[in-house]
Formats: sequence, structure tokens, C-alpha cells
Amino acid sequence: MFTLPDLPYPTTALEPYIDAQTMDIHHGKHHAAYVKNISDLCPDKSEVDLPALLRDPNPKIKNNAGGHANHSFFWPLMSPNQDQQPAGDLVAALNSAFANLDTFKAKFSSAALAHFGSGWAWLVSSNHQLEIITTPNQDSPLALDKTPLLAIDVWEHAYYLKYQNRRADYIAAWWHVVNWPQVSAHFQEI
Ligand code: MN3
Repeated sequence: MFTLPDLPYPTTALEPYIDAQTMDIHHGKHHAAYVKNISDLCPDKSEVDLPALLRDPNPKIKNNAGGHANHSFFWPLMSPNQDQQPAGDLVAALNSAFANLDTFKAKFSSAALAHFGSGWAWLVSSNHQLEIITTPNQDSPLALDKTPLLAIDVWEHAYYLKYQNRRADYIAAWWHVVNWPQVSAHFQEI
């Protein structure tokens, strides 16, 4: 069986940038549905099997495993401690890969904005090189042998209630709630 993780903060915690109703539905309905679906599809599997299921040839299994894995990764990447800044080794790595933090954020935002349809934008590490990628639907970078460090969900369900068609406004707002210590923690593991 698979389980829906609790949000690490109240649904109101990311206001005004991410609204409580969106968080409530996104976590309590969308993520919960991925958990129910993957549990129903794979009743003999559990969380430890999730990485392998991200590569499953059955698209129903791959999509719902990805939906569970991606959202479980996403929630702790946001924090009620708004307007944090990256620090330490992570900053040095971002500066090395992208010239400076502003350039990194601009490129990441552009990738997230330009991604056609539903999907995710990611900062990943691949062979200790940082890069920005996007994936369609619920595809995971782990299935591409890339390690995710940061992610933004650009499915419309992530922003439509508050931002409607203005994905760029959602992305700009989302930077205010990025949990940089969590990104650093992922960076330390690569
Ligand atoms: Mn989502």
C-alpha cells in the first residue's frame, strides 16, 4: 500500500502566493487520487517499490506512481518561511552552472512557462552537473537517471483557481515560498 503524506504546513501557510483552496484540493484530492490509483493498480507494492514503478511500461502505473512521487517531493519544497534565499554550497553550484542566481531563476521560470501542457520544471543533477529540464505529465527525472533538487508543478490544477491562465504570475509568486534549505538538503545528497 501507498500512503498520502501529510502536508508539512497548514493549507493556509503559503498564502498569499499559493491559496489555501488550491492547496486543499491539490493535496487532498489530486495527490490523494494518485495514491489511491497506484494502491489499486499495485496492491502488492509499497513505497519502497516506487522508484521502479516510475519506469513501468504500463502507462497507468507509471503515471500514478509519478503523480505520487512528484507531489511527495514537491510539498516540502515549499515553506511558510517566505522569501528565503539559497545559501552555502548550493549557491556556489548555481553560480557555477548558471552564472548567478538571477540567471538561474530566469531560466528556470522560462522553462516552466514554456512547457507545453501539463508537467513539471526541474532543477536536476546529472553526473554532478546541474541542469534545468521539464517533463510532461507525471514523468519523473528519476526515470531519466537524473536526481531532482527543485521542482515546480505547472499542471493547471496547481494554479488555476487563483491565477487562471496566468502561469507566469504563478511562477513568479512561487519563488516566494521556495524552501531553499530543502533544496540544499537534496544537493548535499548528490
Ligand atoms: Mn499537481
